[in-house]
Amino acid sequence: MATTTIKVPDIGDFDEVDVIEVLVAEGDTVEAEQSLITLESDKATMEVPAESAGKVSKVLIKVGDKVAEGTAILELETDGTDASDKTEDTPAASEPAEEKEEKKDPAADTPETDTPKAAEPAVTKATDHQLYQLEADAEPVPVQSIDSEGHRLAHASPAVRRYARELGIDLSGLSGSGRKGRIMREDVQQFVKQAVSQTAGGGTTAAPAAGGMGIPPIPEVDFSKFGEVEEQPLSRIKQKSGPHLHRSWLNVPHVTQFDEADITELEAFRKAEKAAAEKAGVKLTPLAFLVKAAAAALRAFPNFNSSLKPDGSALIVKHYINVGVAVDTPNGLVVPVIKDADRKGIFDIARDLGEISVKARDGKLGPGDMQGGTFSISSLGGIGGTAFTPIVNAPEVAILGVSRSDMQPKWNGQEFEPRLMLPLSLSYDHRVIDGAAAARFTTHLSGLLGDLRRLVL
Ligand code: CAO
Repeated sequence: MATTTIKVPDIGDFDEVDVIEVLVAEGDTVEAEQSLITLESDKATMEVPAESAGKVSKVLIKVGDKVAEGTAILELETDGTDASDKTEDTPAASEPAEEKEEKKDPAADTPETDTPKAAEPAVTKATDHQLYQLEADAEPVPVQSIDSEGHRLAHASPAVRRYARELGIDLSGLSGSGRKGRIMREDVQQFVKQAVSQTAGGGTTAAPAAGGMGIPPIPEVDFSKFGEVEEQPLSRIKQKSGPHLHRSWLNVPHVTQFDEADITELEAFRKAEKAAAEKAGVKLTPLAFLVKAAAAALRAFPNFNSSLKPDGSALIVKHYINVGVAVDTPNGLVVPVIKDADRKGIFDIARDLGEISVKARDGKLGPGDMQGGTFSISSLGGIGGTAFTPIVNAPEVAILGVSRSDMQPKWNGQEFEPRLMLPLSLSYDHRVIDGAAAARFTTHLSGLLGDLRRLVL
């Protein structure tokens, strides 16, 4: 027989934590991996397991004590075989010994036919910012490793953590109904029920924006550890447009079709008309032609001017064409809408463009200026770039990205001639638009921009 002192292992970033449960008493016989005590910080609970089987000869702490790494917890009489050399090398505080925790949890006593138990895990200590990895024995039930700091720090018992991992749920997205906000098994079940009912209802919120099912949040990093930093609050526009872009990006299966249009003639025409436009009080940029040509293409391809019904059963095809134009403002991106773009002349569109750009940059757009769009254009041509992949402005189903036009040598069958080429990047919702349709759309659009006479056909 040998006496082993069990000590508090590496507890990560915490200096001191509370002892909230002492799970054994003097004289108890314990199995290897059995939980001995539960520790709680203000963010998480963790259990300290026995390294090997033995008999508790002395308990050195009590509930309410504060302990730190290395604090002696209890003395264990072992047969002296496997624990001896591990005495100094204290095991990692982690999420093991969950079988016992599950027995203590009354809710866990109910048979869980749909949540089979994993084989007894072995514990491997990882570094500070990593999760403790559980390696199951033979034929393990697949248990997801939720790779998030938020999950690791969530206030929940090991049994609840294990339950959440089995279901692939990141606990950082849940609020707890237990004491001090502790996340209970029922909270996890409630969360699952809610997620399932949203999916069954065809809602588009099956995946929460951050955390929760399937989308692990990005762990928070203390950047000041590495150098000087400053915190700059996001503008109101950015705070609103961010979640919208995120939603669109997550819900819409995006594909981007790249193409180019020969705008040599268009540009010559634009330059020729520039003076007349100025007299009429408008600035004639390539964008006015793009809005007009896109509107004509949308007439020819009505599915690009539609929205998918939320339950995915039908398309709502709109018989009006309102083109949203992304405008870059000092406070962020806004998308005012040019109403009935198909029925307006180029000068009218140019005038609208001028007005909404000024209003956008002065922060004077009203909600009415930004509603009712059926398709969007994001033009970065005035700035530069060769191509990009715009995010569909859901519930619209397509967006046209425009980059800077460039003079290029093009083979006309006999010789190379300089042609002004405009790069087009059409992102679309692949649930609604097939790749072939997208290629036909950009080919058609390119044809319209290449020969403006086609706009009147
Ligand atoms: N290729 C080459 N030059 C172009 C061009 C193109 N595709 N598009 C515009 N230009 C030129 C214009 O002709 C103009 O030159 P001149 O003054 O010599 O005529 C110059 O670039 C600047 O144009 P502009 O920006 O004033 O006007 P616009 O109609 O092209 O664009 C607007 C208006 C409001 C769309 C634009 O100012 C803007 O905000 N663009 C950014 C949109 C954006 O941020 N999109 C990203 C969304 S995703 O994050």
